[in-house]
Amino acid sequence: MSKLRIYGVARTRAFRALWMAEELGLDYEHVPLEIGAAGARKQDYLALNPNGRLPAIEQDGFVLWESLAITLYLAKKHGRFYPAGLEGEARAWQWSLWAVQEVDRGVNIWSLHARRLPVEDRDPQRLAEALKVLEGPFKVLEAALVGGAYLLGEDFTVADLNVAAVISRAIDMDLSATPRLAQWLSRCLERPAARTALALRAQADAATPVEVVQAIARYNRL
Ligand SMILES: N[C@@H](CCC(=O)N[C@@H](CS)C(=O)NCC(=O)O)C(=O)O
Repeated sequence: MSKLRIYGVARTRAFRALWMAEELGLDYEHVPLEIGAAGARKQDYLALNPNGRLPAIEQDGFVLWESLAITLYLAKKHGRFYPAGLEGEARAWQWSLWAVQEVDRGVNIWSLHARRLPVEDRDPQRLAEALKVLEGPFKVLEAALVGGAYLLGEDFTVADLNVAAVISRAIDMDLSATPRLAQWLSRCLERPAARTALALRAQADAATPVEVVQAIARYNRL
C-alpha cells in the first residue's frame, strides 16, 4: 500500500484533509502545492484534479478531490469519527453539505476582508454583507448545539470536523451572539490534531506573499 498523499498548501482547504489525517494518526505525505499557475493549474496536477483546485488526495491510484468528501472518506475508511448507522451517516453528510453551501463563502469573504488582505484592499461593505449572510446559518448551528457538546451528540465526529474546519477562519470573529457555537468551535480547534493542522496553516499564511492573497480574492471573487 502506498502512502496517502495530500496535495495543497495548508493555507488552502487542504487544511481540512490535514486535520483529519492528523486525527487518524495517518502516516501521510503532504505535498504543499500552490494554487494557480504555480501548481494546481499545471498539467500533472490537472490529471489528478481537473478542476485545478486544492486539495486532492491520492493513494494506491485512488484519487479524490473536494475537501469534505476527502474527510468523510478517510473517516469511514479508518472507522473513526464516522457516525454509526445510516441516519448518523446521513447527518454527517447533511452538516458537511450545509457547511459548504451556507457558510464557506461567507467565512472566506470575512477572513479576507477582516484579516488577510492588506488593509487598503479590505472592503467594509463586503465584510458587512458576509456577516449578514452568516447570521442565519450561525443561529442554526447555535440551536443545533443545545442538545450536546457536539453536532451529533456527545462525541466528536467528522460532522464537527467538517463544519468547524469550514468556520475555522472565523475563530477570532465576534461570536458573542452565538456562545454555544463559540465554545464548540474552540473545543474542536483545541484538539491536538487541529492544533497541528492550524500550525501548518499559520506557517503557510505567514509565508504567503501579499500578491497571492490578492490573487485568491480575485480568482474566487471574494
Ligand atoms: N469545494 C472545493 C473548493 C476547492 C477550492 O476552491 N480550493 C481553492 C483553495 S482553498 C483553490 O484551489 N483555488 C484556486 C483556484 O480556484 O484556482 C473543496 O472544498 O475542495
